[in-house]
Amino acid sequence: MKTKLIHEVRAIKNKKEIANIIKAQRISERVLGDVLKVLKTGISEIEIENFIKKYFIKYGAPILSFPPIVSFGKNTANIHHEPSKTKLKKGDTIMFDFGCTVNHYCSDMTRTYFWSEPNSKQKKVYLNVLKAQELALDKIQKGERRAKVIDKVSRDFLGKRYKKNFQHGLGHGVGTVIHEWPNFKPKSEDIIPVGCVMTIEPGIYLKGFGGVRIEDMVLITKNGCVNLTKASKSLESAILSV
Ligand SMILES: [Mn+2]
Repeated sequence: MKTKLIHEVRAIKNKKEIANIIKAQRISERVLGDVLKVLKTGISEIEIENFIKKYFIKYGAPILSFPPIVSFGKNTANIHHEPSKTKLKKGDTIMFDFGCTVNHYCSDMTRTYFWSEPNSKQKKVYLNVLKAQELALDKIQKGERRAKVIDKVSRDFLGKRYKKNFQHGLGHGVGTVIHEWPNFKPKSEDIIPVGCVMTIEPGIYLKGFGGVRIEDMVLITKNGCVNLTKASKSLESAILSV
């Protein structure tokens, strides 16, 4: 018999663990839907953050995976922005990154929106990030399990357009902690096991302009993967009417 390491064992989820993660994700999507309804010009990031917290409590999930990220306008260029008094204005890019826990199992999701019709640059960045995510999802779906190869397909696509702007890993394992083994990173030697839940979250961050990140959670299966995130992410769905 060969010894294993605890992070390798924890990465592989049983049915119950997967059900908890999915349940946490469904609650997050419900909260996201509610947030989109209360957005209005002049509302602040902190007000939205408080709304998110209130609604997670309302839906029976008061323990969050991490502090919610809410950013408007130029603040979306900051990967780990902390909600501030910044107010929403027409033309802004909007970014939400949040998740909750169910029986200690985390969910994680990022969505980017536009407050009224985006300009051509905003649209282009959005479509490129979405494409980068699709390329990685396709790679996994086709059976690729080497983390660095999956990371590379998104990174090369974005690198051709935005140089070295994609400055974080493509994704990470999700479980009882929000960032767990394995990791999609350029130098990762990780092989993604079947039964593991991973995020796929490419992003582009242009200082003084804004950013786009789109993050889904997927379950790695024997032949491909199952996307656990149901929230829409088409460009059309990302354009909000003021
Ligand atoms: Mn994440």
